[in-house]
Amino acid sequence: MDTLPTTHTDAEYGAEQIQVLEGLEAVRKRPGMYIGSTGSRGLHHLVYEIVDNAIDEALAGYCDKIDVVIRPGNIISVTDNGRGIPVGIQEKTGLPAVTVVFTILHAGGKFGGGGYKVSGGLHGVGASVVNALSEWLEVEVCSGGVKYRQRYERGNIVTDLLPVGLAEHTGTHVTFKPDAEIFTDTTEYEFDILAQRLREQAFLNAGIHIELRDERTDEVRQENYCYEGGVSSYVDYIHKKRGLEVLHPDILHFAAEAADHDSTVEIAMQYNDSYNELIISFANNIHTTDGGTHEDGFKRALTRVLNDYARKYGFLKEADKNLTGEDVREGLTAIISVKLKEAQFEGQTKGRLGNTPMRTFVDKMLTDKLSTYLEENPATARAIFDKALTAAKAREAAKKARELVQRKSAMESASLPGKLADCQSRNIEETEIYIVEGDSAGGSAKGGRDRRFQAILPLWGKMLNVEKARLDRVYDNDKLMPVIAALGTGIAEDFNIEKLLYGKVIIMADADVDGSHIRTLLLTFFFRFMRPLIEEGHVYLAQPPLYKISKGRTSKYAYTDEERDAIIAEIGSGYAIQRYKGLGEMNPDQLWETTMNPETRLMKRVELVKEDLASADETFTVLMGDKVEPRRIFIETNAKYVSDLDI
Ligand code: TSJ
Repeated sequence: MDTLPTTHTDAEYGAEQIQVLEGLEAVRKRPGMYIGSTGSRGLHHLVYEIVDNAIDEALAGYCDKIDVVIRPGNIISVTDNGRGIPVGIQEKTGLPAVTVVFTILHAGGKFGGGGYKVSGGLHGVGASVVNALSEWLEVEVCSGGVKYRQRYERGNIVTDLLPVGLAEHTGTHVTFKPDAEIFTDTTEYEFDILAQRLREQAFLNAGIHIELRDERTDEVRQENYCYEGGVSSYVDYIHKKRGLEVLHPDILHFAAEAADHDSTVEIAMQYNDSYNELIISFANNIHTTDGGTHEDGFKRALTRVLNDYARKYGFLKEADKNLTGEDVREGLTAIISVKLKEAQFEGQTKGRLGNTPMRTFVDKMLTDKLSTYLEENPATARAIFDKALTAAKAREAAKKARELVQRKSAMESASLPGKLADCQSRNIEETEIYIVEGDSAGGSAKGGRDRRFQAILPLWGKMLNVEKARLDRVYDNDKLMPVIAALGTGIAEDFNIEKLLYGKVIIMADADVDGSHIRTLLLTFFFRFMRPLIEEGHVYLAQPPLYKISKGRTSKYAYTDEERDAIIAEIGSGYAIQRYKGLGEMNPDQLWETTMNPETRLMKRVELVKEDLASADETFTVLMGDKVEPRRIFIETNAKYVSDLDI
């Protein structure tokens, strides 16, 4: 790696190089195999691939600053102040190492030796994939007092790696333009998506400075992330952002390295006064959305340690039952970050860590450190125990309430809600239920529907704020019970999707503040208590028009302000415009025509972005908490982010 690069003519690359090009051609043929998708997600993934390499350099101890810039034309630049990708000629290929990194598949981090390479699964497939999927890419390396540059187009070398000047510092600078031939949906970068991921990486790698700058508009937007507290700062950030009160002042922070130095674990945790559990786990900085052995070990140790402690100090008497895992995790926010060699990511989405030794490693470490912590901090121990005990009592109460409801519905065989106007079909391939707020809108919907397959359930009464409620309160709520009874599935542990009576569950609410409130409440209810309903794509939002524009005998409907303007421009002067304030203003025929007729209506399907389960959860809480501030919701509709649903 010591030799300075020599320059090459194209002919000199020879057979090896041709093979290289074939390798990258495979990436261009099937990009989805390498970056997951060619949609917005894949587009953003390109940036993560490059940044991951700079973070590896930081983890190796040679870099503490990473800049990411979005430039006009959606060109991305990533710069670090590390050692610079090696430029020396590699014996095996006869190419500079940096050229190998960008032109040979899976070459990332395999040279140099001894490096703590932490890549796995779909991720870390490397710079060559980004290169293959870029219209062009340029790399600049500063090392040994010299600045080198090389340019590629669609993965092909167009200039040799050449010295272009002197350099005072060392580092790597990569600039690329995603190829619109590959990313046919969109090449538009979203600041917030990159921001979320870069902030997360800054939390996971304490002390690294990450800067994100958007230079696409005159008003440059910039954010800097650096958290000396690492994962503890992450827990604090989540609590502050959600406006949650914490139950003890200190954030518990534990870390350990395995005896063989091959793996590390770091945990931060704190309890808050909500009823939600939020455990976010990572392996090698990759979010493990479906948990895995590290999470299992954490949960096992937590339950055991708290029960042991409670028995030892008489908080639990001999006759008392043990606290369950759910009891001890109510109101818990925890970040688990492990690093290990050869991480195995399992499951359909590769979101679960599979390495078995991790379970015992995390369990042992937490058992040891948490026990000691509780012994030394009795006030915190007491606060945590009280929370778990309240949860246990609530669980018992909910169980009783549920049994009561089951008995009740068994007795009243006609347990369907009185106001439900059911449909004739029982084939869930075609059945739909419209959940409608208010009697007048309900009346229009009943009049306008196709009764063969469309059922209408009007809601009335006071809605329960489910974000603040436990299970036992849901069961005696007069607004939610009809929904539960009508859908047929049960809720929470009793939920059974096989019993669902309608294939589409459509929330139809006004386009005003009250409407968005009811929409949010219902979505939150489904999210908390019937999550598979959302996950399996059964929940929809009806889209009633905002305006009716009439001229002479013809009328047109507009669903957005832009559409309204376009219609007006098209039909010219002499029109009348009506703004719909509520569904109740439409007569049954109009409602059918504009909102309910499957042939002509517009509907949005509600989807959770699985990868972001944590932030989806977070978003719902932010929406429903006392402090209603950020009005953003990460609901994916038709594979597109709808970031401002006006909820
Ligand atoms: F993705 C990438 F390859 F394009 C890329 C790599 C992008 C960015 C912004 C930075 C990097 C990168 C790679 N920064 N630092 C490094 N370091 C090395 O590649 C390196 C340097 C020296 C040695 C050594 O053993 O001397 C080993 C390595 C892996």
